Amino acid sequence: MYPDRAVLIGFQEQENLGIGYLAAMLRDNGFQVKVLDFREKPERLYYEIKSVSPLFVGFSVIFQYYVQRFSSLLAYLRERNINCHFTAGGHYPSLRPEELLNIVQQLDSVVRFEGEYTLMELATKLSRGQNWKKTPGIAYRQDSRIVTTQLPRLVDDLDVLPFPMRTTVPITCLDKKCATIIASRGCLRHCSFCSIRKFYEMPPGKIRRLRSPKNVVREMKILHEEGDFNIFFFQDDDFPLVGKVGRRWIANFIKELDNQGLTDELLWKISCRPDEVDYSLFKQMREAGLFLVYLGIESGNDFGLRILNKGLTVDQHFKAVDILKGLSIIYDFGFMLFDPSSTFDSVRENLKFLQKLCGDGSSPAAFCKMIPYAATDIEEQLLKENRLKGNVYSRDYDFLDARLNSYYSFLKEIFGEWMFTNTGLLNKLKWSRYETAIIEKYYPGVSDLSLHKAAIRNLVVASNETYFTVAEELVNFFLKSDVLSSQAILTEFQHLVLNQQQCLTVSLLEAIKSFYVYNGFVTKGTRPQPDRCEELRQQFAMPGET
Ligand code: B12
Ligand code: SF4
Repeated sequence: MYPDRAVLIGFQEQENLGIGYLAAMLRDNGFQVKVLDFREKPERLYYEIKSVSPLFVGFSVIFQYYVQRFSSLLAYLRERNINCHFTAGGHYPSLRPEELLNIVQQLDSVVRFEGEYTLMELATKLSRGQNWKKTPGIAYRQDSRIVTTQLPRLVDDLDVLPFPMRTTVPITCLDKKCATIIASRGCLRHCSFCSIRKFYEMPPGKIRRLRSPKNVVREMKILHEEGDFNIFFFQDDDFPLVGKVGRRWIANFIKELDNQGLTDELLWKISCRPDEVDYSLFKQMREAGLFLVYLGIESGNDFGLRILNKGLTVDQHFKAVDILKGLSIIYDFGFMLFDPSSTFDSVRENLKFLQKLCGDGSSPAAFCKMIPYAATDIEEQLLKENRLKGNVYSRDYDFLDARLNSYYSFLKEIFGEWMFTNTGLLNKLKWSRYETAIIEKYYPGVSDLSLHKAAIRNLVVASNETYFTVAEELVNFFLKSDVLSSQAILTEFQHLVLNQQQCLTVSLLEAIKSFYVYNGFVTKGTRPQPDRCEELRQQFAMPGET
């Protein structure tokens, strides 16, 4: 008997831990699993699936706005006679299985919420030719109806899960391999724009669960010793830090890193809320390898924070950032600038806030518009107000001031490449900062690091300043002018941003190049971060690199 084969397809940028967990579970239960990247061409995916001839294909639909693209892929595969069972999982499929099954007619089932045990049971039933429709935790089409089965409990003890299977080529930062990892699942907060709470509160069981520090450190140790990974990006919704339980967890985690001799070996990043940043705690964490913190800031005015139901104040944002600056821990942050309550005044207020927060170049600022994801309070609110627009994969709303719609669209257009692409200036600035932390830790004694840091910081200042100034000037412009008849001025803004983006990018690459060459990194064949690597290579031969 040959083992059953399964294919899992998902968005694999920075790995996909959900798929990693599912693949490990299937593997440990005797399945042969192939993991494919959703970003591959459909022809390639078809070819790979065909060559495996699997029992089923599982699609990880973790981003709601990818539903249409998944739908086209499934139609493409079915047209080419891939006839095995198609299932899907992730936030949107779990929360809105009826909608998804109606949109994607090629799907046979949806696995809802945490997928490890449900998928295993579904797979086993498929393999044995049993009635898979009896599997708890799924949804499927029955004639024109959608049937959902009883939801099983969330995984009580995360330590019993196998470590995620790693299938993608790791991201590297300089010559250090990076891995993503998760120490907890679920979040107890109720932010109005976020689907996390809904995802974990619907099934029975405890919403928030922590892996034991020992279990987490064991995974890190294996990845470090067997896979040569040094940098860990914790993807937890809310890293365990709060209350007695959180404090105990982090203390034990730090102790365990030390016991395993990893403190001097590793760097790690976490995401948390600003009200969780505490000086003495973060000092200890920094000593244990914490180098980067992603803060969920989201709004720079107290009214906006109330709309988002963040349970935070602007003062808490400043306090958190001051602590991180004081400890020289790099920080990035999520910021929306636009939400359904936005006005030109709130945009101005947010820009002022950003100027105060990071006008010093401590972090590259960006903006985005809150998207009303399925099952969030914001979605419900907009529905009530009759403001919900678009379809499930392009949910949207108009601002109450129509001029703000044009303002937002224009800002998004001119800063599109700068802020929203992996090769854009913002991403380059971010990774250049991470590289300095790596140099500091792993290459002590490199000369002029502080000068290099200052050069990058100045470029972040310039990037932020351009964004704030242009955004502010455009506020005045969109408030006062008949925009459509002022196309020439808008084109000027567009050119200005484009020019500035090019200038800053060139300056950044120059700064990096001269610093690396001066310090002999290039001649040692050490790699800069991949998405910058290509450009650097084109400009400059890197001896020793393959
Ligand atoms: C890491 C992460 C990323 C990474 C990459 C993710 C990846 N490749 O996996 C990066 C940084 C690239 C990213 C980017 C974005 N992200 Co993100 N991200 C996350 C985060 C924090 C963790 C994902 C994770 O590892 N979870 C842990 C695993 C174990 O859980 P899981 O993925 O849910 O998988 C389980 C189940 O869902 C289920 N399951 C999942 N897939 C499948 C498939 C099958 C077949 C089955 C049976 C089951 C199943 O079983 C899994 C195991 O139990 C989540 C929040 C979260 N907690 O999930 C947001 C999240 C997924 N991101 C989100 C968003 C909005 C974005 C961005 C749009 C943000 C932005 N404004 O730019 C971008 C979009 C990227 C793009 N280019 O299109 C939203 C999605 C909301 C939605 N409903 O669509 C989330 C939920 C955050 C939130 N608070 O709302 N993200
Ligand atoms: S935004 Fe962060 S803190 Fe708020 S509910 Fe979502 S995961 Fe929790």
